[in-house]
Amino acid sequence: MDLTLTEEQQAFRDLARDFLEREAVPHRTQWDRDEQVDLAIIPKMAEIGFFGLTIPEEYGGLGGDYLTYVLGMEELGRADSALRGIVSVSNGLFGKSVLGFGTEEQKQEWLPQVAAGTALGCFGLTEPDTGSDAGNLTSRARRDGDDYVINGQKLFITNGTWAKVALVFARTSDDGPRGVTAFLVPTDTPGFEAREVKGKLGLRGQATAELFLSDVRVPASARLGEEGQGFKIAMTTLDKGRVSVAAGCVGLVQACLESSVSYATSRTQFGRPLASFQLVQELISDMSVDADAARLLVWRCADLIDRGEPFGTAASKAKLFASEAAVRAANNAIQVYGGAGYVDEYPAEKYLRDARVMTLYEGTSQIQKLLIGRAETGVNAFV
Ligand code: COS
Repeated sequence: MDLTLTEEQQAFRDLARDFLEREAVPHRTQWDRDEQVDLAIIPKMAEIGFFGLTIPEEYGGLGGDYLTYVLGMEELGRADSALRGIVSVSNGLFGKSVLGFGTEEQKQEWLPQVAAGTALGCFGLTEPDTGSDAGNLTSRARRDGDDYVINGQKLFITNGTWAKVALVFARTSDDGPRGVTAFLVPTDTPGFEAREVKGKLGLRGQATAELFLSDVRVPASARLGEEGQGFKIAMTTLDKGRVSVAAGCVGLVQACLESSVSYATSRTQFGRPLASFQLVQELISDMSVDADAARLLVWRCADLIDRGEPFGTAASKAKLFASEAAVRAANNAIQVYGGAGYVDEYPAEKYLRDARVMTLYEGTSQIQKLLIGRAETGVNAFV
């Protein structure tokens, strides 16, 4: 499926695909087994522009439009969802928060490093006891003269052990979501510790961490936005993050489709190619429809963002549909491969393991349904 892309958008997509086919696809199984991508790929990805896709040129980025960004995320999702996560969090959740809410000094300090891939950022919102209910997070930041002192714990933080800087959301007052404030915390600040979460089902190549903040002292100039603005910063950024996850899921569905077609047309059973069996065609046909539908939902979000229109509900729809479609497609890909799909000689089992988290993070499918339901009915069912 192709809507009209500009020459620049097509050129970036082709460049991204070519790079990832060479530098990522041949290694992804080993990275998955090792539970770590080869970090030497980070500067190479930065050279292509992945880490600066939506960062303006004046801060070292490509300054591209949002459609170009989602094309990049789709290609990353098609090649390796672990890589997509690393980029989405550093350029996306971290970079977009700084770009949208930072002072000029904060932008100058962090965005060029993020765009160059010399610094990874992470996004410290989720806590052990507050996942979906982010507005009730319990980490605390206490004002002390010209500083803030932060205490708390964060969980499931992508890039946590690799990041040079963490965007940490902490409570400065007891006023629910309105009492949350955001801080840019260099990860070498005394009292900051990141520990790797091991044993994940999927996304094994990317670092996922638990963060511990014990009397972490930062100057007031490290505060992002105003006191009490943190929850809005998180939600505004997550709206875009959900588009990014959805775009990665489009890539995953596309990868399931392409690999299933390749296997079904080359493997024979009962003297015929697998692809000649009607029920195999049904599995492939479902993937094809899901890929097109998910991509259109994602491109609609990118178009709304590029035109400066509201896109939150469209983002929830894209994230809900694309993440569920990714799980469906990966499950069906294993069915096409049969027993071969259950071992990592083929990519289908990794697709399923990587897809599974997409319906959980950056807002579960249930949260997306409640956001869509609230937008449709005007009734808040969160309370
Ligand atoms: N953009 C901008 N502002 C937003 C917003 C958005 N998308 N969503 C909410 N806000 C604002 C509201 O306007 C409100 O502002 P006021 O105080 O000025 O009225 C404030 O934030 C509180 O909003 P709300 O009452 O909707 O907050 P809730 O606590 O009810 O939020 C949900 C509920 C479930 C929507 C929210 O907690 C959420 O999205 N949870 C999922 C978190 C998540 O995705 N976690 C994954 C982390 S990254 S892996």
